[in-house]
Amino acid sequence: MKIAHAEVLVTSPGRNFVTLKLVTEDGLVGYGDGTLNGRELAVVAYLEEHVLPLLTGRNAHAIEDTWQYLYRGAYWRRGPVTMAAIAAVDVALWDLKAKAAGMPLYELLGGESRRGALAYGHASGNDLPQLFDSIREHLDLGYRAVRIQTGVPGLGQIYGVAGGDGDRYDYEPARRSAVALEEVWDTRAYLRHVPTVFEAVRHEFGPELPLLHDGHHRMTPNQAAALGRALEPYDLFWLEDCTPAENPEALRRVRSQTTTPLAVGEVFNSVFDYQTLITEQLIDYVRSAVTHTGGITALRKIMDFAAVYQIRSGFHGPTDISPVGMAAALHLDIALHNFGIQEYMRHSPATLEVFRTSYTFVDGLLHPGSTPGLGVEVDEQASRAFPYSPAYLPVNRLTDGTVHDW
Ligand code: CS2
Ligand code: MG
Repeated sequence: MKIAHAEVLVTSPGRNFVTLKLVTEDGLVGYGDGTLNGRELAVVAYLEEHVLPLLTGRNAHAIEDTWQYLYRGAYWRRGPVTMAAIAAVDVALWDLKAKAAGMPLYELLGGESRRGALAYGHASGNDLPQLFDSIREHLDLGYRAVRIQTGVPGLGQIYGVAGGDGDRYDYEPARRSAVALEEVWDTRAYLRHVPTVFEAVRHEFGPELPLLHDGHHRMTPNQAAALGRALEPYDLFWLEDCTPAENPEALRRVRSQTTTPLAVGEVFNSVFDYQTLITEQLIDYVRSAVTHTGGITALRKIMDFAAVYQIRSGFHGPTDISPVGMAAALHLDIALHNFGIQEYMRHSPATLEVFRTSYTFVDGLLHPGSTPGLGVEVDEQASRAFPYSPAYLPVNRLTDGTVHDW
């Protein structure tokens, strides 16, 4: 089964997406996601200039060899752009292999290990009444786990909080701009506020509902340790990205101070980013997306490595992972033994006009469906109605103007 044609589709139905399309000599079509929020065109250039010319004529069944060829053959290794490009090829090849086999992709990954993947959604609010409404909205949508993000008294718009009136905070449609918008942050104000929010949520919604929170890389290890300890009475499912994790030693400090479960890795792109965190059991959940970590081939290896240390999956599933990347995660979610939870922010109707999906969300559980392959097709006609336009993630500054992690 040889690759006869390869092209990159860039479309922006609600937000920018980069999709790789591979076509075999007998007309099978496979799709892969290479979306890197705010740096999409870097991945497009990497694919079009340095990868696509190498693919035509290759055996589409040789997934492992192609992965190694693109990883080792580039000489320059790792990094978000390279690994998103490799992921796009890898997922498209897995899509092709499963379509050729006439079975859903998870059947090639070991088959179903569960009837569905527990999902969590993004509840948020500028204040407690708005947050409670958002939690109720997500429970009504069928979610059985929710992430909690709120505004902080004294601060303006901050990460993860919708502006109210039902709008979505996922930035592209609401805050698209060719220059990154800036937000103001105050960690001490945040640290004073967050425990009061979880106290109120537990009082309103009870002790059972799995609650998650994203620190989004903003705390020092000591601040993260203090927050983890302050949140212990509220029994979180996880505290995510509690401190920048380029320095794994930071997680040693946090881990030694609190039993609140820790999730890290959405900005990681290689097993080597995780190596210390996994072997020293400094985290409980692997947060990567298939799209940012070199594809199914690579993320499955990371999860097998993590399983030795009783670490589970919590794959990244925001709207800046395309439905192709979302579906790839769901096939892994269903097959892996050490599954934990799946982020599911839900794409916009415009996005789902272009990406025709077959995954389902029923009774709080996601399932990739039984369509051969990934189960996602791209309506290229519809995609052409949504041209790319520059959109950057915000930049954070502290109250004195110092640039800070967003
Ligand atoms: C967030 C993401 O979903 C999450 O956990 O960290 O929304 C993140 O901000 C975006 O993916 C960045 O593009
Ligand atoms: Mg996150």
